[in-house]
Amino acid sequence: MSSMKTLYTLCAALALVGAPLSCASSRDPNGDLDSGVQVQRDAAVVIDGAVAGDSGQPLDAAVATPDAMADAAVVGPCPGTAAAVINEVNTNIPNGRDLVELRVTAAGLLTGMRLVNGNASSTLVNIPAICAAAGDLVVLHLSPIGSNGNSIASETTSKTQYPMATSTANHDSAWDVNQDVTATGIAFTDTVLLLRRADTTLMDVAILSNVDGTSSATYISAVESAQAASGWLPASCATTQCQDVAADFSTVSDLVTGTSIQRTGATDTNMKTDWTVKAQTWGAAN
Ligand SMILES: [Ca+2]
Ligand SMILES: [Ca+2]
Ligand SMILES: [Ca+2]
Ligand SMILES: [Ca+2]
Repeated sequence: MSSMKTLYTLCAALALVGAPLSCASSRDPNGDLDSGVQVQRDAAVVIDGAVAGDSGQPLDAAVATPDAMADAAVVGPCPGTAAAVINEVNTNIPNGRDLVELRVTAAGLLTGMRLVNGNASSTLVNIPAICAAAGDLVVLHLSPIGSNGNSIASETTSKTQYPMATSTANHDSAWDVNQDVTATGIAFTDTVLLLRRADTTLMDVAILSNVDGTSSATYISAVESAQAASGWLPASCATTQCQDVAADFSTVSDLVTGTSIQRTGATDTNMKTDWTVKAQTWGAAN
């Protein structure tokens, strides 16, 4: 291929993918591709290897690349592999409007993380595409409705995307995420909460009990599964009801503004001693 033909092919390909056209000689005074290039434009279904550097590469593939780059430019980079822990819980709020706060322990994109009800192995909330920094808090709102002050959607662009001024259930100091599956709260009883990564591997566990002397078979099974997965200690229960290994949250309030069960510090030892019931700190450090 002659160098001029190569230039025409390059210019035609650039025009087709919408790239800024610096090939002044390829346009006539009206700004249209001249006939010489038009032939190449029609013929160049496959970009010439000398131009594309990938002999035989379909033009569609070349078109897709700038689109993907444009999308990446809009979203922006979000480096790191995110990690988080369950940080605060209240499953005693009426009408299933329970709250769970996550604390991000490693920065990155939270997409695909999910809160799971271990008793039922059911997903409660899928975390959306939040680019989080280490230390960020994410408040998960179960059974969200507008009349309760919930925002119309989850926050993904900033912690104040749906500010408290207009969405009174939200927190301007945290990412507010609405339950995205069928609205359902978490029964205020013995509960195993799991935080899973996008690939479903286990990231964190909270084992909570009302310590009323009895536990369901599904709860005991969920506790034992978490222990077997090295998510909780001790690694086995000393009593048949598994109350002995659980954090006691029997006294939490039934008010959003009341008490909740919270981690006491930054260190995660996977034990009930990480947790205590105290005045709520939704969207704020415990
Ligand atoms: Ca917020
Ligand atoms: Ca843990
Ligand atoms: Ca119980
Ligand atoms: Ca908190």
